[in-house]
Amino acid sequence: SLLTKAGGFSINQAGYLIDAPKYFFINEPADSFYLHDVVDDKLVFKGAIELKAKNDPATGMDVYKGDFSGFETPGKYYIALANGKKSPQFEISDTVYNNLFNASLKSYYYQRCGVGLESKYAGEFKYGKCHTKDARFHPLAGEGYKDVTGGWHDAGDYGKYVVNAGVTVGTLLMAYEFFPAKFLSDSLNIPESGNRIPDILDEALFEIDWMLKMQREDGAVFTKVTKEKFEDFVMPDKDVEEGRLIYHVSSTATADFAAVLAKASRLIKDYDKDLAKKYLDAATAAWKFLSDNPGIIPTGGFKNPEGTVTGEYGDRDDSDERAWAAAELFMSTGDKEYLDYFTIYARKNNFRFKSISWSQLNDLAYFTILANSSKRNIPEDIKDKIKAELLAYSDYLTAKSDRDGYGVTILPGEYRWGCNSDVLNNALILIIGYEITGDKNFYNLALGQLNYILGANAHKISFVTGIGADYVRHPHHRPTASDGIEEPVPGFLSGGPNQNLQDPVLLKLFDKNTPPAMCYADDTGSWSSNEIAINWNAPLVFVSGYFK
Ligand code: 9MR
Ligand code: ZN
Repeated sequence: SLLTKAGGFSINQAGYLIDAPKYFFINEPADSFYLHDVVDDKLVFKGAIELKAKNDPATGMDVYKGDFSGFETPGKYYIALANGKKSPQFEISDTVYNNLFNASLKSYYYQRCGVGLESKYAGEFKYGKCHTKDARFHPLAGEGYKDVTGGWHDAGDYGKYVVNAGVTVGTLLMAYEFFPAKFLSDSLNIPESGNRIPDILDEALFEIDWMLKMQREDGAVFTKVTKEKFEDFVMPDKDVEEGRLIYHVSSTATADFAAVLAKASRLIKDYDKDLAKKYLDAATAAWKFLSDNPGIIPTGGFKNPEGTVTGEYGDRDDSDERAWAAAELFMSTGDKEYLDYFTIYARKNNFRFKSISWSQLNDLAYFTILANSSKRNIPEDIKDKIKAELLAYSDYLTAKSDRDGYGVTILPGEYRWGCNSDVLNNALILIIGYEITGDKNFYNLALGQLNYILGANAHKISFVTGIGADYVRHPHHRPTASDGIEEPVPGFLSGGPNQNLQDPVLLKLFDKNTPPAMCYADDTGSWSSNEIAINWNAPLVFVSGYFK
């Protein structure tokens, strides 16, 4: 059966905040549930089980819900049913998401390329220096070699892609920009910890230093560094370096670069003025290239050349990337030229919010305006429009979750490659929706998305390695699969169900009649449902950091 995990209980295995909604799901009818204190096994709360959904569209299951939101005593608990079934143990406290936050941010350290991981930071997950010779130009990009060492491995593979770095670093920086007090931690045990710069910035700077090396003299930015084919399943330092290539420039990579460098320049200014200037100069040069070259580059969007089968991150529409860059450059410089560019884009698109992904960045532009709305002179009607559309989008997410048995904000048709990150990006939007409107329903719904990721889902597993009683164990992640250690490298979000069945493991297990949310396998070979990726972890850092 697909439903053997966690004793049949869909519950947030990391635990619940004291004054937040608390609930779980089961797939069988029952009258009541019983909450027990682990320490003395005492019954502390009894509640009714209610039918939530008959034949839930996403999972094909009957979903029953037990709610114990009213119970607000910190401690360690489990839930029991009259038939003797017990849930995994979980905690109620104000610190249930601290480990999750630390682990999800630390995951970026485990992806570092070129520098090796030392045991004092990485413990048993250490490895030697990798990819120290990156890389040679692909014939379409130029001739000879260029130093593009550093940065993070993208995902389960060892490629490095500027487009995906864009949304990732952008999201991490946005967390710090919106909620600086929540992201000040400087004790994550990474090499920069204790340097008085928050670790979330240090980690972002590590990637940015690599991004800088990807910039061409004329300001344009190369799209990626990968081999022609994905690497074997070996440790990073055992991967044969020969054959790593730098691919041609694209306007999406260049605009993402401009946005990230402009944003970082603003946020690092108080810590390092020279670095701030260097970043802003790089962002401005990228923008100059973009304005000299309107329209998508290369024509039709980036495509893998013949013979290359690594990640493409191909996107035929660079207007959102350009608008995001303009918004960031405006906030960092105050130059009206940038605000005008952003405004034309925003009006054309009716300020509409969309889900956030590596290819869809317009929300990041709107959020940048909101986060800085008091620092720059922005016309009132623009701020009002963004707030109104954010409210409309938060309402739309609420309506979607009402149609789902597990209260998740994606519906059948949207269980696509990496959809767990879509769920968390929705939580991110709802958090800002709550901050802007004060509507507690948005706050609760954001938490509900985290509940789903951490076990309140049909698979009854936590989708984050190392978090909870029963978590993803076999992510498609080369170090995890080849380090000889039983535990997966911790802190990584699995991509999640993929109803498009884009790998041999899913194709063997499921077919088009499988309910969309069930198309998931905790199997190393299922790259389309169980890979990890830097962009997917970013909203996890944002959301867990906010709620911790
Ligand atoms: O996250 C990407 C997803 O949206 C695409 O559908 C998929 C196929 O093109 O690629 C995903 O990104 C992968 C990238 O191409 C290569 N590194 C691993 C990424 C995560 O699977
Ligand atoms: Zn490497």
